Amino acid sequence: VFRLDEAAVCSRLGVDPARPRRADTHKGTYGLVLVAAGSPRMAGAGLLCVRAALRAGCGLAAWALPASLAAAVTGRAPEAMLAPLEDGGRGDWSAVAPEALKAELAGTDALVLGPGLGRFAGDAAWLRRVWDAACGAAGGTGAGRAVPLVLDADALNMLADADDFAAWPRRPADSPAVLTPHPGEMARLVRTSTAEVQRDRIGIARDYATRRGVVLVLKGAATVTALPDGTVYVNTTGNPGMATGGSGDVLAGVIGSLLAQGMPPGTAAAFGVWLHGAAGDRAAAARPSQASLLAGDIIEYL
Ligand code: NPW
Ligand code: AMP
Ligand code: MG
Repeated sequence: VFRLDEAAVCSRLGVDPARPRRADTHKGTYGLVLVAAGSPRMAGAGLLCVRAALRAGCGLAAWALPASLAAAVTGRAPEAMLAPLEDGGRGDWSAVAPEALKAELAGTDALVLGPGLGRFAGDAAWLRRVWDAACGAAGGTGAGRAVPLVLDADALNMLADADDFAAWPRRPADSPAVLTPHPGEMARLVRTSTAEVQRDRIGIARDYATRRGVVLVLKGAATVTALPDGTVYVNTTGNPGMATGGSGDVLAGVIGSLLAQGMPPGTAAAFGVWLHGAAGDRAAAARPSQASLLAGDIIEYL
């Protein structure tokens, strides 16, 4: 178990948060992240996630969303591209074919799936087909390669409802999926209560990460990041001002952005958590109170 403060970020993770960019680079150098997020009641989750991804430094970000929702958000994040997916006029994800999302995966460097996505009938099977595609399974992305992957929010709730996750295709050893549950989502994944999760945060996160071969980020004060090899980082940044709607959607975008820039998943997760908390601390210091912090403020301080 390692305490992740700025010194550990630089030495253990080998990341220099203030590293300048090389002069001879361009947006293609820094990767394309695809954010599949948002639904009619939670369009803001997608907006926060895609804006956070751009602020965290990826070269390009695209927001995949139900086509009927696209008109409502056009112009809200002008730097992001939109990938409107055929939705039969419903505005939500229930009629979006997994193949439509798969088609958008070609050429992307990371996929963030879940913030504000909502739930719909058959969504666990839907998630499985997207998972297969992101694993680079046959008939998947077309590129036959694994796409670095962050699952958050409703994608985690779908996963919790899938009875056979243990039997899903394994991802390459150097590209484990990153899962970012808050304690309530973690409790659903392991079918226990939030209180039980909070009683043994490190043990539950490490057990899940090692058994399932994923990077597990258990959020909340002192966020725990557990790697498939059993390494655990306990974060030291962040504050209760971040207990506000949309903070987690921002984190998912940050981690996806770091993945798209080529960081290994364990590093992207642990560093992304540290960075998100550090930005939250700077944002809170700039406000009259922690209570007035908004998730969007965290983005401004990345
Ligand atoms: P309890 O009550 O303590 O047992 P949900 P959600 C627990 C989207 N959003 N420590 C706690 O459980 C998201 O992306 C959209 C301890 C709590 O009642 C999702 O798609 C926004 N417990 C969707 O909404 C802004 C903790 O979990 C329960 C905990 C639903 O996500 C908001 C709530 O979890 C939101 O991001 C902690 N630190 N944190 C938008 N603007 O579009 C959570 N819990 O039921 O999964 O609801 O997290 O709001
Ligand atoms: P979510 O519940 O998905 O919106 O995620 C909330 C985000 O805010 C996570 O990154 C949490 O770690 C962070 N957060 C929430 N409450 C606190 C707290 N008391 N201290 C530090 N970070 C927090
Ligand atoms: Mg969340």
